[in-house]
Amino acid sequence: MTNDELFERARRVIPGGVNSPVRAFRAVGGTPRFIVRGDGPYIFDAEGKRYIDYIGSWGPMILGHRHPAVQAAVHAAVDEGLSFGAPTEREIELVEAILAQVPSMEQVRLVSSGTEAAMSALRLARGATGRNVIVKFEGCYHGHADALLVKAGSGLATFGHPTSAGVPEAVVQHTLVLEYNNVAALDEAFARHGKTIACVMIEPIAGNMNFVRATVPFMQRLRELCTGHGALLVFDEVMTGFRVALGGAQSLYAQAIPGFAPDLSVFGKVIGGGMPLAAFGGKRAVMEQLAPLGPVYQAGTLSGNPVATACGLATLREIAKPGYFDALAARTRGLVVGLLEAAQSAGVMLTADCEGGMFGFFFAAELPQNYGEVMATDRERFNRFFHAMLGRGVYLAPALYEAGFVSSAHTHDDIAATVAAAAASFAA
Ligand code: KE4
Repeated sequence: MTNDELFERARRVIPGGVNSPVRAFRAVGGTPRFIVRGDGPYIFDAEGKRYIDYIGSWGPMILGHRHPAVQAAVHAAVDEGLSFGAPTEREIELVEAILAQVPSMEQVRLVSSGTEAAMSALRLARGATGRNVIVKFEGCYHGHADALLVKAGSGLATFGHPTSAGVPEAVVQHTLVLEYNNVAALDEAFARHGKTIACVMIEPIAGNMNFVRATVPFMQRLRELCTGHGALLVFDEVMTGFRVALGGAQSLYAQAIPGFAPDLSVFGKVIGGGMPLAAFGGKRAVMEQLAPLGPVYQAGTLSGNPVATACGLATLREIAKPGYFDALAARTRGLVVGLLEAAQSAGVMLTADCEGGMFGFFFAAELPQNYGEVMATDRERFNRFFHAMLGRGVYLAPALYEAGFVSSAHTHDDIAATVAAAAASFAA
C-alpha cells in the first residue's frame, strides 16, 4: 500500500490516523510517511523510499536504528521473558548507570513514558513540600498530564491552541505559566507566590520550542529563587538527558554556575533506547517520600520492564564510551554549519544552534529566546523547506516547534548529502 492508502486506512480506525498528534503532519501539511524499517541513520517508508532520519523517534535513537549491540541485548532479553512484575537485577544496573552520569541524584524510579515521569515528579514535589502551586514556562512541554498541559510547546502549540480541552479549570488553577528566559517574571511570581510554590519545572534547553536555551543568568536566578523559597527545581531532561551531553543539560549548567544542580530530574527517550522507558530521580530524602516508603503514591505494571531496561542499558553503555559525545557533537555541528552556509549563499535568512546530538533552526535573523519569538519566525518558509527536504530524502521534524536529532550512525557523507539537499531546497 502507498503512504496515502495507509493513511486513509489508518484514519478509519485511529484518530487522525496516528497514535501521537505530531506524526500526522498537520503542522506542515501532506501525507505522513508510514515507516517499515530503520537502519543506521535511515528510515524506509511503505513506498520503499529512503530518508536520512533527523527525528530518531524524537530522540531515543541516538545510536541510529538497529545498532548491533542494542539489538543483541534486546533479543537476549526477549528470550528470557517479556515481563515479570517483580524486581530484576537489570533495573538496578540501569539505575546505577544513570546515577553514574547524574551526580545530582541519589535515587531513581523507572516508569514507562516521559509523561508518566514528569507527572510523578510533579506529584512528588507537591507531596514532599506540602504545597500546590507549580510553575512551568510557555513553550515547554512536559508530556500530557493534566496539570502540565497548559500552554505546552509541543503538539498543542503547533495546533495553535495553547491549552487542552478536557482539563478542568480546577486542575490548572495551581499552574503558573511564565515566559521562558524572563527573570523579571520569575521574581514577580516568587514575590507573590513563593511560599506556595512546590516546584518549577523547566526544559533546560527547550526542544519543544525547537531549540531555545535557558540563559545562564535566568537559570542562576531560578536556582536562587527556588532555594530561597523552599521550592524544588525540576529539570525535565526527557529530551536533553544523555542527548546534549552524557550528563545532560544540567552538566552544562554546572560548568557555568558553580555548584548548580536541580532538585529533581526527569529522563526518557535515550535511556530507553527506543523502548518504553523513562525515569525521575533526586536526593534520597525526597525520593523516599514515594510509595512504598512514603505518602506519595506512584506505580506501574511495566515500570522497569526487563526488555526495555536491556535496551536502555545497552544504549547507555555505548554512549558512555570515551569520545562518543565529542564525535557526536562535532557531527551535529558540521550539519548546523553546513545548513547556515547553504542558507547564506542562497540569501536565505536562517539561524541555528546545537548542543551534543540535538539541533534546531529557524527562518529568522536571531535565535528566539522565548515562545513568542518562536511564534514570530517564518512558519510558512519552514513548512516549504520541510517538504523540499522530504522530497530530497531528508526527514526533518514535521513541525516548526520540534528539535532535530543527529545519531552516531550519521556519517560525514550523510551530513554532506543533507547539506546538498538543503542548498538545492534553498535555491528552489
Ligand atoms: P512522552 O510521554 O512522549 O514519552 O514524553 C513526554 C515529554 C516530556 N518532556 C519533554 C521535554 C518531551 O520532549 C516529551 C515528549 N517530546 C515529544 C516531542 N516534542 C514526543 C513526540 C510526541 O509527542 O509524539
